[in-house]
Amino acid sequence: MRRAATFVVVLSVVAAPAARALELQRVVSGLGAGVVAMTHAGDASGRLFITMQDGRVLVHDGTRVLTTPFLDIRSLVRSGGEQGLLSVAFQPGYATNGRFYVYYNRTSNGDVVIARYRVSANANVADPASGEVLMTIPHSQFSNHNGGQLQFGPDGYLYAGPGDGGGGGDPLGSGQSIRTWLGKILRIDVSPATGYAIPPTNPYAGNPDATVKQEIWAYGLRNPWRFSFDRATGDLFIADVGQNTYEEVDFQPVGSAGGQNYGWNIMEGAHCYPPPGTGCNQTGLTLPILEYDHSTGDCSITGGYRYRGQLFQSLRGTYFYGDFCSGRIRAATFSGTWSSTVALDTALSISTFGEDQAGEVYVADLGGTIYRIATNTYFHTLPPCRVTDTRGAQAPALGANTTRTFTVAGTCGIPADSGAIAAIVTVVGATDGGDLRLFPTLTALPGASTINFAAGPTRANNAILSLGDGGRVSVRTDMLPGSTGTVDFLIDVYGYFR
Ligand SMILES: [Ca+2]
Repeated sequence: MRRAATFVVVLSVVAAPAARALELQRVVSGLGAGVVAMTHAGDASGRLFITMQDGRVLVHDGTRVLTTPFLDIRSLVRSGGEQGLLSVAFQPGYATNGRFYVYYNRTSNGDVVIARYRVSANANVADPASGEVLMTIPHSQFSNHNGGQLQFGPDGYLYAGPGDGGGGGDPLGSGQSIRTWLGKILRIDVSPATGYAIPPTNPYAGNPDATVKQEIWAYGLRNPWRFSFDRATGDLFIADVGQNTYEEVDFQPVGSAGGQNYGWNIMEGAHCYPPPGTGCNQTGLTLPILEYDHSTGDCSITGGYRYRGQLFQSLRGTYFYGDFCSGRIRAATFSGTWSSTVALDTALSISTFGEDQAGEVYVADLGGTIYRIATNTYFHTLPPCRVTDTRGAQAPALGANTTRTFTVAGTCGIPADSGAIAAIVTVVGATDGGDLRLFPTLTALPGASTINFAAGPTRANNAILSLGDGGRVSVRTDMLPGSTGTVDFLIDVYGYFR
């Protein structure tokens, strides 16, 4: 909060166009303790699925949290500390196959279970009797370091990230052993009707040594509580919780053959372990792309997502992650190498980040509140300027029942990362009546028109136009039924939001 206060002071002194700051928009509150994961089903329903540590999955329908849980397996889940129901992942094609996966500690002894469930005839309620245990990962010796993330990769395989089995310093020797599922990123093929298969391209697939775990995709991890795939590139970001001193983000480029050794417990972050390091053999280790230390109140990394949403142009490509203890949200960007800054210093106990189907990113406080990651936005006036005129250089006129796209950012003083423009949309020379719908490129066609027109007369509307991918606006022309008419239009801008 100290940083936010400082920022406000700077703003009041410097009246120039403000740099934008990260802002959290509250989406849901009052969920009670134990929000540990958020995701979507990939079914275009707009729902956010909220995993509660106690064993419930709740549905946020875009407006509110439904009273009846989507899934309630509290009787199966040992919850508390680092244990519980820790994440949910929906299988690609969920809208037709209805299959999803859960990761939890089981009641009897804390072992980690990965199980498959199916939705019921009610889209907002799963069938609790459909549970099929796919993997049981021994984890009874210590209650900590369960990992807990499930994600489907761009290859359609299910990835899971168990921790090293707990204790401190990896007493079980899990990280560097390929004979345990602990301390790994695992990859399995869940496409069979029952059970699962080993992907033939897993690094140890078909290994003749029966003690080698063929589910292993990458190893040398301590507690990869949260990992995620970049939906645009397929790259994998693994946030591995540190032991005493360093928190780290590990990276795996899309198309990797797997088999990376991310170093634990030879190294903690980019440093030999245990400290004080007098050197260690780093041969074959993949070091983190980002790390931070515990010297200023940080203590446990919570991995997030690379922002690929539509609402906040300036955030695109930024990887957001946080720290559970300090509440800091960090923003990392790539420019030859990865670098990171503290984007927001919050009072949250950051338990998880999540992504909806549109790519918007959410962050949760363990205590029961979910926020959307956003930017504050200001309106900036511009001298009147014409950005689009289909009578001139951007001819021809729009035809009936077609969609055209116009780039408006980068012209007339509109910055490339503007989120929206204030404009006057003018229709001229319509040969028949109809309407124009202007909408952000690569988003869904809106139901309402921006401007309706009749043949002949000039019509103008004042509008706020959101900009989509590449600072573009798309225009859909709908002339009266049966018409093959054309229409010209102009966009005159007088300000933008950024
Ligand atoms: Ca490491």
